Order: sequence, then C-alpha cells, then structure tokens
Amino acid sequence: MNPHLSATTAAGEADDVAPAWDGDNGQWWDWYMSLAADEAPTSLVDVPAVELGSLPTEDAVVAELAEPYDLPAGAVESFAADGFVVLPRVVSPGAAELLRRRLADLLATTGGTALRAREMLWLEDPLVSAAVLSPRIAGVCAALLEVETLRLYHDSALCKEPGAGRTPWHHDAHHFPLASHDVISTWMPLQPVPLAMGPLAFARGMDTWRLVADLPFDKIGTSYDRRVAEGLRDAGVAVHEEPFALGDVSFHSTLCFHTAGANATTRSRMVLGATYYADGARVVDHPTMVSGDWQLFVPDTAPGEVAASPRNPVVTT
Ligand SMILES: O=C(O)CCC(=O)C(=O)O
Repeated sequence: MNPHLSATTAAGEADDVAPAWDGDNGQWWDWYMSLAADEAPTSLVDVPAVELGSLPTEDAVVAELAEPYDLPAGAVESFAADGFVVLPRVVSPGAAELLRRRLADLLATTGGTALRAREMLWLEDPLVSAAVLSPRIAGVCAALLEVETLRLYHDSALCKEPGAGRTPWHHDAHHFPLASHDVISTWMPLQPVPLAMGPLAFARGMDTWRLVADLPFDKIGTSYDRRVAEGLRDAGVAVHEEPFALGDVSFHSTLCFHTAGANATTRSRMVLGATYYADGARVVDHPTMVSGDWQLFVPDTAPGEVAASPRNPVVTT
C-alpha cells in the first residue's frame, strides 16, 4: 500500500493509473516522489550563499526577460537529436536571485514531504508571470520545437529541501494529458546547482523513450524508477548529469526521460519550471492519475477537446 493513495487511486493492479487523481497537486507530488528508489542522503554538504552585491529592480528584470535570447549555433539540432538542451546565461544572476526570493515568499506556507511545489503562480505574481510568459523563455521554446505558436500548460515552483531524495525517472508525455509531442518544459534553477544538490539529469536521445516504453508503471512502489534506470543502463544510454551554473536553463521535450538526484546540500534547491505546447493540441481522451489535478491547468476542457482555455494563453515568442 502506498500511503499517499486513496482507496480509489490505489485500486486495481500496480500499473493501473486509469482512476482520476482525487487529491490536490501538493498531495500528488508527495505520492510521485515516493516512487523514487534510493534513500534520502544521510549527510549534507555545505554550499555557500550566492553573493551578488546589489540586486536589479523588478522593472529591470521584466525588461531583461522581454529581450530575445541568442540561441547558440547548433542548439536546435542538439534539442532535436538529444531531446534536451542546457543553455548558458538565459537569465542574469540578479534576475535568478530576485526570482528565488519571490518563490521563497510564495512557497513560505506550502507543505510537502520531499518537494514543496506550487503551480500557476503566474496568475498571482507579476514577476513570475513576466518570467513564465516571457518572450525570452517562450522564444527559445518555440525555436527549439520549431513551431510558431505556443500556449502555456502551467508553471511550477519546485523547492527540493536539504535532505530530500531523488525525483523518479519519468518522461512528461506520461504526465501531461496533451495529445501532442510538441510539448516542452523549462527548468530554471534559481541558485547554482552542484551535483550534490541534484540537478535535472537527462537520458540522451529523442527516441530513447522507446527503449523503456513497455515497462509497467508502478503506482505503489519504486519498481518503475528502478527498471527505467536499469533499462537505460543496459541499453548504454548516456545520461547528462552536470551542475547548473546560475543563469543556466534547461529545455526538455515531453519525450525525454529525466530524473534528479537527492538534495544532499544544506540549501534548498529552488527552481522555476514551465511547460508550453503547440497551439491546437487536444487533451487526451483518457487522462490518468499521473496527470494530477490537470483541470486546474486546463479548466473547462473535456477530454478530447482542444486545450485553449484562458489559463493557456498564447505566449509571445
Ligand atoms: O525538479 C525536479 O526534481 C523534477 C522536475 C521535473 O521533472 C521537470 O521539471 O520536468
């Protein structure tokens, strides 16, 4: 029995994810993180605070985020081949620090056993909104996906506290109830992320998901996470697991398998993520419990309908 599941979501075989999620998204994260193999770390490494001197004003950060980002040569090709790309200096250290402080305030009263998470903060905070709807971030996403018009699925503020364990292996196509492969997620750490803090790590190869596509999901325990890790290792798949410098942002396809290590440092690992999809995508016919409370992100939209609610604005790219 998994303590995070209700009688309804626990019913059936371990790979039966057909029931709808019946808790909130915080409870969903508690459940999901419980599916990671490996214990939480027993000792924590001290990492220094970032010293920046003076911080930019909020207006300066909003102006920065409105500026396009010059994609390095080869980024579009790397993304298409690998399923992810990590780009340098997408935001300035000052912008990252201002956003980190803002998310710390917004998450101050948010609970969670492994990851304290909140979505849809763009609806309540102008700085988060400027980042999530920014032409800088969304412009990179549109260029990498090679699509003209993108909509927002959701943002996610993710705070992995010192001592919290791994994030299980997964690909977002399993999570987001969107009937499209033109879906991309950003992961913007708001402090440097050394290996000990658990950077997002990616299985290289846009088609790598096929190698583990037949593994049965496990909604009760850690077998899916372990089998995916073994499957990738046995197939010789390269895993990109590198530290993030302050300002680095990663972009991954919905098909890209990814994980993150434990946070074995004394500092919180604060991240602002967001997910965008090509305009015209529909909600899948049968959303599952793995999509959490997805109707919060795409309200008033039935399975099979085009996802284009007011909570899914077209983003300026
Ligand atoms: O931050 C994490 O540990 C997981 C985040 C993730 O899986 C994602 O952003 O797609």
